[in-house]
Amino acid sequence: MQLLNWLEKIKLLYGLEIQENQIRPFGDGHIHQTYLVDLGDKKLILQRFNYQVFQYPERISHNHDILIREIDPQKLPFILPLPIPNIHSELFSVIEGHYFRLAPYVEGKCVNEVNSAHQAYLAAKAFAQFIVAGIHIKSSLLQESIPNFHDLQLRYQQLLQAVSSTQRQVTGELKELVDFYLGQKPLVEEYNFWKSLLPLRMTHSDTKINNLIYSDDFSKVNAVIDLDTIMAGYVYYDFGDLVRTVACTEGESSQNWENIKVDMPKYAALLQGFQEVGDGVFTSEEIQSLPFGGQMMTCIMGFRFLADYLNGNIYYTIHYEEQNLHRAKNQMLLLKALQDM
Ligand code: GN1
Ligand code: MG
Repeated sequence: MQLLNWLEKIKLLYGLEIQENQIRPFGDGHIHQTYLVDLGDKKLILQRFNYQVFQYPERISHNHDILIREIDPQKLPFILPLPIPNIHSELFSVIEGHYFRLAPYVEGKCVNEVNSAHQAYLAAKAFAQFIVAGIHIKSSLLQESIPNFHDLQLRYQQLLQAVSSTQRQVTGELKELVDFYLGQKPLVEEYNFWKSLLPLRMTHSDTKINNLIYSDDFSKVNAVIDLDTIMAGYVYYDFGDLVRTVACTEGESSQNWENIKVDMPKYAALLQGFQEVGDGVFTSEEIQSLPFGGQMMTCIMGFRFLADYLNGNIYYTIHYEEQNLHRAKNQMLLLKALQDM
């Protein structure tokens, strides 16, 4: 574990006694390197932060400071495990140019798929409650931790760029995918249409289902995690990423192509969760835009996975060469299913 090179400094910066055998790799995140530190009497999450992807860590800390000031943890029915300050009161520790941070570990179940419509409903309620808890925060105060993160038009341009500069041969299945995604211009136009109608809110902006922790018996949500992308966004982003990762019959990494469909009971449960929590708070346009969110977020991930494959897999963690291609194919099938609803 490369992390061990920095362990002595990490221990000093957090005033902790940590043995090597108390650390193990943890979770399924595609971006940071995440470890569980089990100290016996307490558990912590230690992350080596991906500075290539998040080039403005100070913006993340700025947004987290706003959350700490503006959101009363007592009023949220779940935990937001924000980073633990180091001995210098910093939310990040920089060691030899590498960024590390520590956060509380929350007990429970972190899953890539949910088993029931009720679990979908609980997830939707939690992410909607998060938006509602921050509804009073002026979105212009939040900083963009990744500029234009969910800008569909820009992601389309980046895909076009990747197609024109790729070293790969764009033929066969790859060409089919490229043609499909470049054919999604109407979705980009719809994105621009909603932009003129909707208010910006504080959104989580990465509400894939494994960014939430259920209680062990799945009767409630214990925590909403992965708080780096909290910034100004549209309500439908957070609904949409849930649709993408919950209301589908196969997960994002599945190659079970024939079985990638919309799970209608889960879809309806997500909608119910957002509508109930947003009732009287979200505008009617925000509620109307929710179904667009499912399509838009699936499409944007497809753009991004495919662009990454064309660029030589430089962004997402992969476990085999074609994984981003397969992720893009998976999202294409889901997007088609959502468009046929
Ligand atoms: C990344 O970090 P993780 O795995 O929760 C990505 C999201 C994508 C997701 C696709 C900062 O999320 O935007 O939805 O992978 N995060 C970043 O699975 O790019
Ligand atoms: Mg994550």
